[in-house]
Parts: sequence; structure tokens; C-alpha cells
Amino acid sequence: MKISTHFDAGSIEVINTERADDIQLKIRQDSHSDFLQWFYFRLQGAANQPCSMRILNAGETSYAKGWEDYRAVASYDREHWFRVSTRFDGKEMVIDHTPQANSVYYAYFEPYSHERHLDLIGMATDNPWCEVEDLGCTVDGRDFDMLIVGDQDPAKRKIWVTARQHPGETMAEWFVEGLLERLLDEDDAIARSLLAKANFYIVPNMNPDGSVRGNLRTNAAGANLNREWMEPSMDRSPEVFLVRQKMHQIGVDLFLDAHGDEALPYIFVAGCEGNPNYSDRLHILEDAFKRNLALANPDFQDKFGYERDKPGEANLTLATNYVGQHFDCLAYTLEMPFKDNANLPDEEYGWSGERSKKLGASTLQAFLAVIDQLR
Ligand code: GEM
Ligand code: ZN
Repeated sequence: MKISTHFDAGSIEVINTERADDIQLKIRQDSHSDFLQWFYFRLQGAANQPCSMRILNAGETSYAKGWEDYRAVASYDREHWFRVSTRFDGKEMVIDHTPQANSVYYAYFEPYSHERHLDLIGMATDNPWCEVEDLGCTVDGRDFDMLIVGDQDPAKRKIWVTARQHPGETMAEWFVEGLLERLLDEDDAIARSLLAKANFYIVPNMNPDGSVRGNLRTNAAGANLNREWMEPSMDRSPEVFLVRQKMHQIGVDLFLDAHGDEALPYIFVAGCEGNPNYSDRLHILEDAFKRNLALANPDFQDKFGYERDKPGEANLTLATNYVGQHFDCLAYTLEMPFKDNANLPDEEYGWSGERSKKLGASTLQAFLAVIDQLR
């Protein structure tokens, strides 16, 4: 029996693989920080053997509550992912599965590979409505791409979407794939109506290095990018520095930052209610956006989510708060679950890449609903 991780986003520490019913593993820290949560590994040689994969340090991970009512995902072909039986006693998490083949993969959530990221950029390059802008390089020297969709008429509204500041939150890039596919669909009336009024500036992956390294939360310099927005630096957080610089050149009328949440089994948003400049105008815009997103996609809800920030107490190092404050615009963090939507559970798949894509496509309807009230 063999467990390996030498592939894009692969990450686990192997402790003992002598017995299929007592495979002992540990989740590894992010490459340059002490966050630990993401796992993704391949098991070979255990076909038709009841396997129990014990994650010995699950109780010590960054978000241990994320393992309550959580089920790991598995795949034979790395295309089709399904949930498998998983149990957590507060200390260890055990994945119980009898593989039907001698090669199977297990992960925290459906991975989104760097090759798929490059294919997404390629698909966009092919489309006459889309331009690929090279923003520069990441810490590890990877290309850092932004997609511009629209005719770039400066009179139009500017809608920005970023995703995967936290690289292990792969649902965020699935979300962008779904949003982009619909936005570039010339037969889609929502997309065409939006592009008549707005240009889009989309960064499908804010953290390519952390993604490939199998990090949950940080980049290749150990930075949590969603705490770098007040004082980004080209050494520690070039990904934020370059996007923020571009925002100040172009302007922002609406901002959405896509994330995943480890513990809450819901889809929700977190806004700028704690910002010094928060106003009735922004509150009304936030309500209209949420109301229309829920109509467009019942997976979204507004009852469960993060505690609201108190007036004036927002942490402006977060993307949403920084952008909402500095551009006086509607700005939201959108959260999708690593677990499932408890309001609309799917026994076989839980929350998935496909449902993230559908939500991304639906979000265009909420954008269209507020586009005329943004300023
Ligand atoms: C979160 S954003 C947290 C926002 N909280 C409130 N109350 N507005 C982060 O960066 O910690 C996004 C995420 O990691 O999913
Ligand atoms: Zn996040």
C-alpha cells in the first residue's frame, strides 16, 4: 500500500501504512506559516480493502470545528469527486472507505489545479469580449493574470471579482469559472445586459503559489493575503500589491471576494458594516444584492453567517473592507462551505465544484439587479 502527494496541491504527512484498517496520517502546515487544514493525497494498492485513514492531528488544525459533520471528498479519476464516510471525535478524524480501485484520491475539497487555472485563462483568451492582462509575478515567479471582460468604455461601471486569496478554498475558483462561462456566453441575456453597462475585472486565483503548494491560507512568503490590503508589499504580498495598484488606476464600483468557510454549512456574505464610511446607501445596496442573489440561487441565504462588525470596528486589512472603504462601493466577501449547504443538502456530493459554478453564474443576476444603483 502506498500514499503519495507529489502532485499539484498534494499534501499529507504519512505516519504509518502497515495496515489498511489503521492508516495513520497527519495534516501538514502551510509551506511558510503555521496554518494547517488542507489535505490531498493518493492511496494505491488497497482495492476492495476496508480502509480507515486516521488523521491523528485533526483536533490541532486551524479550524477544528471544520471537521464536525464534515465528510472528505474522494475521486478515482480526479474529475468526479464524491463524499466518503468521515468521523471526528474532537482529536482524530477518520476517513472510512473501501476503494474499488488500486488508485484513489482523497482531499479536503474538490481541487482546482493550476493546469485547470491556465485552461480557464486560455478559454478567456479565446473569447473576443475578454482580454488577459499580465499583472506581474507571484512570490514564486508564477504568472499572475487578470481577465478584463467588456469593451473597457471608461463610462461604464467597474465590477471586480477576486478569488482564492486563501488557496485551499478551491470552491472560490470553481465559482469564478461558472461566473465567467456565463459572462462570456453571447446567448445569455443577463450577461449581455450587464456588459452593456459594466466592465469586469476578474482575478480567478489570487494565490497560485499557495494553491500548488497545497496551502490552506497563505502564499509562498507565509502571508495571509486577506490581511495584507492596508500595506501590501512586493516582497511579502505582491499578489495584493499588484491588484490593489490596478484597482486604484481603474476604479471600483462593485467588489466581490470569493472564499470558503470551514465550519458553517451555508452560503453567505460578509459586508462592510464596520467601515468608517458605511452608509444607508451601502446598506440599501447590500440588501438589494442579497435579496436578488437569493432569488437567483436558493443555495444562498442571509440568516446564518459571520457576526456583523460593530460600527467603525472593521479590520481594513481585509480586501472587502479595504475596497469598500477606499472606493465607497458595494463590497462583499462571499463564503461557500467546505461541508454542504445544510438548507439543501446533497448526500452524495455535499457542496461541490459544480454547485460553486452554478452560484457564480447566478451572481450575475444579482449584479444586474443593482448595477443602476451603484452610484
Ligand atoms: C474571512 S473574512 C472575515 C470577515 N469577517 C467579518 N466579520 N466581516 C477571513 O479572511 O478571515 C474570509 C475567509 O477566510 O473565508
Ligand atoms: Zn478565505
